[in-house]
Amino acid sequence: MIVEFELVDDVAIVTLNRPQALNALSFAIIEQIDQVLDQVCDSSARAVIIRGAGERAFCAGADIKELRHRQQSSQYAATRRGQWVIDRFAHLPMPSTALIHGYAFGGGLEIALACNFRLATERAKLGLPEIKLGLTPGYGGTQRLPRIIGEARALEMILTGRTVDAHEAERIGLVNRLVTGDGLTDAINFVHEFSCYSQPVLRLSRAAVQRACAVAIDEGLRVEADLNTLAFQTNDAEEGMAAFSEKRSAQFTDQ
Ligand code: CO8
Repeated sequence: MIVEFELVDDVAIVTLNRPQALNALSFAIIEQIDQVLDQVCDSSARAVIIRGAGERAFCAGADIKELRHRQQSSQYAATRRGQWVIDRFAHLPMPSTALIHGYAFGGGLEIALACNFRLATERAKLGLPEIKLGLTPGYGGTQRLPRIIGEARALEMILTGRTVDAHEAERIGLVNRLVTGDGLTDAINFVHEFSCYSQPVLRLSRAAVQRACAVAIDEGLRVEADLNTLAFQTNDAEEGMAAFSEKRSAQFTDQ
């Protein structure tokens, strides 16, 4: 398998391991990601980190060598299939974090954009260079990038295809935080900041925030009230509030 999965304590680490091609996404790798995410969902993981193997790249995008001379119908089907698989990072049962070390270009950045969080090392270089290939982004970039950094900045990145370094990425909100070294230790510490909390309540919080970018505010506020009411029904809400009153740490049970 090129896509590897290991559980480190309660964190699933998914690694794209094709460093000789800068972890470029062949169609076979897209299918392997789908399979590995099934394993992650079946595991005891409370958070997922996706990274690329090697020093040079998180992922340099779709495998350009596979993209040429394709029928329109098979191209459309492959794009929709890739979008569907990559969209899974946004909706896994546990929060997802992309650890970007080196290049995150094209489909690679699009995986990171689908994750709930993005961390970048000093060596990160992010971009949607499809325009230079005569292409548009196709694995979610035109839809997710403007939602994350705003329309004008997203258009600039997509129309110029230019590369954004780690510091600019942090400044414009493209990544949440910068991390040191290869980033893995910092990334694990980062996910431990939330993985201790109630998983169902984390899911409700993510669902509410994700709806904020998709619906008008009056509908969003109704969604928030519904999900907040659901959170109150959990044992973990009772435990969290009891622990506060009793001046002790909460012992959440994911119920
Ligand atoms: N696809 C295939 N192979 C790649 C890719 C890629 N995206 N990127 C790098 N490689 C390979 C190179 O061909 C090279 O292999 P080899 O040694 O066999 O020739 C090896 O990785 C190392 O790469 P370079 O020699 O090019 O390394 P450099 O340090 O000179 O350059 C770059 C690094 C700048 C990252 C350069 O490799 C590059 O520009 N890569 C392409 C980046 C790119 O354009 N990405 C966007 C791809 S399109 C896309 O992602 C669209 C997504 C939606 C598609 C929907 C499809 C259904």
